[in-house]
Amino acid sequence: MLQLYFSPMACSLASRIALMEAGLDAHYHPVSLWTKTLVDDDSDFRGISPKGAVPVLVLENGERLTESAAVLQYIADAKPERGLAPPPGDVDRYRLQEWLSFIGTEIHKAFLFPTFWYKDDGSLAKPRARIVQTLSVPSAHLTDREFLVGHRFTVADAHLAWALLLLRPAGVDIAQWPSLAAYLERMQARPIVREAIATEMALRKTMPVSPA
Ligand SMILES: N[C@@H](CCC(=O)N[C@@H](CS)C(=O)NCC(=O)O)C(=O)O
Repeated sequence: MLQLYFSPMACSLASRIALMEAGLDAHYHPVSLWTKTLVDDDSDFRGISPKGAVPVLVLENGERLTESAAVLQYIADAKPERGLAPPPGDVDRYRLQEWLSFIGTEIHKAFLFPTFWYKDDGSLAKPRARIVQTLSVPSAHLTDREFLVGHRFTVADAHLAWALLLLRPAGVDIAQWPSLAAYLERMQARPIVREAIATEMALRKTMPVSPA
């Protein structure tokens, strides 16, 4: 069985959503990112991944895969019939990678990560100004589209839904981009997305975590 190392409401939420949307069973290991320990036995998470970051997906053969973009595509390809990623070779597959990369770098690492991990000593003013420009890109893209890529839910939507969810606690009100607010509502109306969020919100109350 696949195994996912995750932290509640961290970016690994997208991998949980992808696993559930794919209909794949997995064993979920909670990680405390502040202490870099596994919640279940207090052991060192860096022994699982030297990066000390979630998600980590343990494959059936025991190999460990990190980086959301890779993990999400692996999950999608494990159940191609679910259509969670366009097939390799299709130009939309590169669109999917384009979005995964944009979300992971321009939204997550450029804004969410520093906002949640660093004290705001004034150095966050530029990322805070830049995120407004950054978000105008998916906002314009989603004005007349239901999903990021093609006409169905893909793992890129799981990734963006997570990022948008964290914007409010990061102090950004997405109501200023009506297409993003409507998109997040649509994503949260999906039963699996709702269930994944409810599971992690409940866990979050019981453990010390960092969201991004
Ligand atoms: N590039 C990685 C970033 C992963 C990442 O930063 N995860 C955060 C949680 S959202 C984390 O575990 N941070 C702990 C740390 O970097 O020390 C990805 O896209 O998966």
